[in-house]
Amino acid sequence: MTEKTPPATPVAPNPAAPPVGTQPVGTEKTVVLATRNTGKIAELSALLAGFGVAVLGLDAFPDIGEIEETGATFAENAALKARTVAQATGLVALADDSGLAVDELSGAPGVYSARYAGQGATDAANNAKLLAALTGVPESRRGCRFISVVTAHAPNGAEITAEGRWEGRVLPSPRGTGGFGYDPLFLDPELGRSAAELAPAEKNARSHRGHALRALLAHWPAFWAKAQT
Ligand code: ITT
Repeated sequence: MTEKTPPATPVAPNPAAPPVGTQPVGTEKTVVLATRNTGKIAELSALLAGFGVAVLGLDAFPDIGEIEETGATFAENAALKARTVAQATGLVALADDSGLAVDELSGAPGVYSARYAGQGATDAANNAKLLAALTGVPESRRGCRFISVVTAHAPNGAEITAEGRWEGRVLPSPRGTGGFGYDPLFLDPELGRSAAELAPAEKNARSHRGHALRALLAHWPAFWAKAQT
């Protein structure tokens, strides 16, 4: 991602951009999702549905450019994205930094999951590189996990964060058409199905992102109260 200095004063949302959630957008209970990944937006919006917050996407703030992920950990990058967007918009921002850690590859691609096959790489290119890296590696050594760190940051500095994990195995070839990213290569061994073979609600019930966001939401009322002070 390329670097962009956030604007000094909060930018107003573009009124033409519809909220990605189902609830009306007010000023008090609005949360901006600090991500441009459409797969994440769909999953986070579904997980937040019914939680009493209106959700805006970054498309409502065209002046916010790409945010360079300079952190060495998921936690550092999630905080970086949430803080940048909260400061730029004047609204509570929610960021996810996530990736796939493969045992045989010493935890790679990890924080580099989105750019494993190079800056701006497609999901297909990343998946092809992962399969190539694991050529000839037997099933018993293909253990992996998805990791997600979610961070909510308020313009006044209030912040909460939580992590979720999903244990699995890298398949020898893609299976399924749902989800995004490495989902077709990620086997949930308990279900015997890939993440791309799960319905969206099923994936959210088991996924790293679902676990992380549910853990975060347990602290939401106290965070929200602090965010208003
Ligand atoms: P934002 O920074 O705008 O949120 P991004 O895609 O660049 O979007 P990350 O830096 O967190 O986000 O990279 C996450 C990558 O990890 C993502 O692009 C996928 O390749 C992979 N990933 C994370 N969660 C996943 C999931 O639920 N299913 C499949 N792949 C996933």
